[in-house]
Amino acid sequence: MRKKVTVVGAGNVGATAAHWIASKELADVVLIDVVEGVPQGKGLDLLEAMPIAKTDCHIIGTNDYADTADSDLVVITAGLARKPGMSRDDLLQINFKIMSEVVEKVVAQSPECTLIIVSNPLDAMAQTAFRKAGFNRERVIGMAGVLDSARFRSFIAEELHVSVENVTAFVMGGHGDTMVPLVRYSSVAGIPITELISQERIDAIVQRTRDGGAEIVKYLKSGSAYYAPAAAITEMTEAILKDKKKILSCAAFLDGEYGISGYYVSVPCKLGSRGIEQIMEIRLTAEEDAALKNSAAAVKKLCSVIGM
Ligand code: TXD
Repeated sequence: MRKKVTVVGAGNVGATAAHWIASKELADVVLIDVVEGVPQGKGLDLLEAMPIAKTDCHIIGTNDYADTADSDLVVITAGLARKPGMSRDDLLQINFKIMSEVVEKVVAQSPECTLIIVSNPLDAMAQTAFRKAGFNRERVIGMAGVLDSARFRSFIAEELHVSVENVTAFVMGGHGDTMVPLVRYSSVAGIPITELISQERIDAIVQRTRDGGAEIVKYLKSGSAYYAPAAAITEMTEAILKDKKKILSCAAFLDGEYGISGYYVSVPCKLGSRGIEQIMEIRLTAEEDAALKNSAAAVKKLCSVIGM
């Protein structure tokens, strides 16, 4: 039987993720939103693309949570996106309310699902979903590290004019200004980037990675990035549905790992059919460790505002 994925929020990120999940034939897709007509229209449009894409996924759009019943995986993108001049944290109160409502409805229909949380501010929204769902931490995962790492990787590939496939790099920490791109563990065909790129250029690439979301918001003016975020959701979805045991940087609820307890931040995780099957604890320098803790402190501050 084909897998079933629900995407909550039929906006830019949700609809684009549905597009990629269906075109990779990963699952049947239910697109749900509060706005009447939009998920139905986008769902039908996508369904009509399937004969050309040569995939047999069934896609529907709906406003009714009954249609989401027994999903294997639910991606939550519902909420407001940033506009120029706004930080991710400015979305806290409104998206907290939306996330709380959505999680309750999702869990009532799909008590066995795995949740991928996408709405911002990401780490605080993942925490909200985790608390409200009552699932174990393996099944409530935040999408941030895969996106931030993809930005870092694409800038490294551009700098060296090499294939993106050669570039391994990852970003840890909260999905915000305090994120921690890990230069020491970044390489091109196994060669550390510190051997290939000057320190000055590495610093510039790290800063561009941190500002990656804002750079796109500034261009778009009316919303935030969605192609790369949707690609990141799709990679995580594929790793879980196909039980790939893939190591990806994901926002996970830490329970003592890295000396952090009770908060979500991105760390390298093994994703498989049980969700986060392992949190990889890598050794950090004192400086990296301090940056990660600083990032977790920023997440903790946001969570305390919403009582999570
Ligand atoms: O790295 C990451 N995690 C992110 C997060 C990368 C990109 C975008 N990120 C965040 O995802 C962004 O800051 C927003 O909080 C969400 C969704 O971004 P998107 O760009 O898709 O926003 P849109 O286009 O405004 O779509 C949001 C949709 C829109 O259709 C609303 O009608 C819907 O969410 N919405 C709801 N759906 C269901 N239920 C409720 N309650 C609801 N409220 C709004």
